[in-house]
Amino acid sequence: MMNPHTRLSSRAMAFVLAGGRGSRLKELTDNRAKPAVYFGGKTRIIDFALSNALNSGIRRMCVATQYKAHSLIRHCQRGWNFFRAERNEFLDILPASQRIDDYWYRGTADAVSQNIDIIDSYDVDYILVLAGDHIYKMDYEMMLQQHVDSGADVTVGCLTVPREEASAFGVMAVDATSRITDFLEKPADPPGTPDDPNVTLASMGIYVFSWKFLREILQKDHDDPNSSHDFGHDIIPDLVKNGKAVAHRFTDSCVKDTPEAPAYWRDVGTVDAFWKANIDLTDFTPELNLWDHNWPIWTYSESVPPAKFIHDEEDRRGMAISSMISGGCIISGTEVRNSLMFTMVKTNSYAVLDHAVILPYVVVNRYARLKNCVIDRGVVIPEKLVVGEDPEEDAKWFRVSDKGITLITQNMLDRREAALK
Ligand code: ADQ
Ligand code: ADP
Repeated sequence: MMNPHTRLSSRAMAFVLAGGRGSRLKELTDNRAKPAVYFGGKTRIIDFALSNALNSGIRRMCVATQYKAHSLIRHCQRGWNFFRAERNEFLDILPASQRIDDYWYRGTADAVSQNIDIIDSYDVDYILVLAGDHIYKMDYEMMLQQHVDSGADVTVGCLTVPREEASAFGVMAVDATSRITDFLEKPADPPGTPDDPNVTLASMGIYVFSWKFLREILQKDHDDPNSSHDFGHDIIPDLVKNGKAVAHRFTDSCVKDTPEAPAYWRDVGTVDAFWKANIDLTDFTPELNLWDHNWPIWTYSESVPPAKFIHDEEDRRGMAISSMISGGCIISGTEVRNSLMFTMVKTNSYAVLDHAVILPYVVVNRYARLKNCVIDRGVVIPEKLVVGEDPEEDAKWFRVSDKGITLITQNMLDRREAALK
């Protein structure tokens, strides 16, 4: 008999869905899937779900990849390779590879279905299905515990979101026991909650099942010609109608520094949201605490020297105010304000950066002025380029978002240079 005191996480695995594109991030996902997009100075988006699983005590994980997976696979191989197989710990990467039929993963549920035999070999009691594309800190053990206590077929992680944002989510109604009584995937006009008409209870796209139960459901779904083989469109709505689906409130298991701290969860799925969540980290007291030793966000970290700040020959001070500057950066005679700089960025004299998110290996040449922008990995910013001061000029060459944030990639700069020749 199972020891009742064993943590449920030790009998569970995490199945991370990381195959979607994230097309609202525009050119940031031209060459990499959304879960591989950089976030927070050192980490990538997927590190949050994986770290939550690890910190919750889960030691068996797999990551299903499909769209533009090279960068993601490389990251997982480099950064998540510390599991010990002899202790039955691992992280498996499961690229869509037409193992069962001659099609790729048709939807999120199909990504699990096509790997049933592999999951069987893991010998787990519970499966935690996670979206690999959100920024949050959560103790999944508590969600597993609620799942077992309630006797649900599926437990769905949920949180309240403003009603006007809810059409991007699966939304639900619940009864007094948290049982889900109604579920609509991405409705055009989402309903409010009984307590507050301005908010909606939304699915976080994370689910707990017993493996035996999910296995059966997926086998039926696999052969159903009317199914799109997706958790949000097919599996969850069906279990709400014909089974027992229970909602788990994120606020009950979110990891905070203090009880008063707000519950932090972000879908950084648009350029605006991505920019803002990164820049917010430079706040005096950021809502997302990355300094918490008790809930570290694990990642692949390059061996680089500390950030360096230098005066240039004409006494221009290289300095950063209210900013986060990663290892390997050289801030040479540049004024940096309220910005976030990833690994190995080099900036040169007389340049000014203000509310800029700069991905790794960018070079900013002299006299450039960059404001309210996101600069993609490896971009070389030419001398005297001015961004964020004249939206019409920016829009000629770069992608300017609804809220006036400019995204710059090397392709855009190359096109600009060719046109101006
Ligand atoms: P979406 O996020 O819109 O809605 P989806 O695009 O399916 O759903 O992405 C969910 C996760 O699955 C992402 O991490 C994505 O990378 C991955 N994914 C998508 N297609 C995949 C495939 N073919 N193979 C492998 N992985 C794939 C879902 C739910 C909603 C819920 C939101 C919360 O359907 O009900 O509200 O998540 O963000
Ligand atoms: P990362 O996403 O790890 O930061 P890169 O941005 O360098 O790494 O590359 C992401 C993926 O896109 C990799 O598979 C890389 O080979 C590919 N890639 C990068 N730049 C280009 C490009 N200009 N054209 C085509 N593929 C590219």
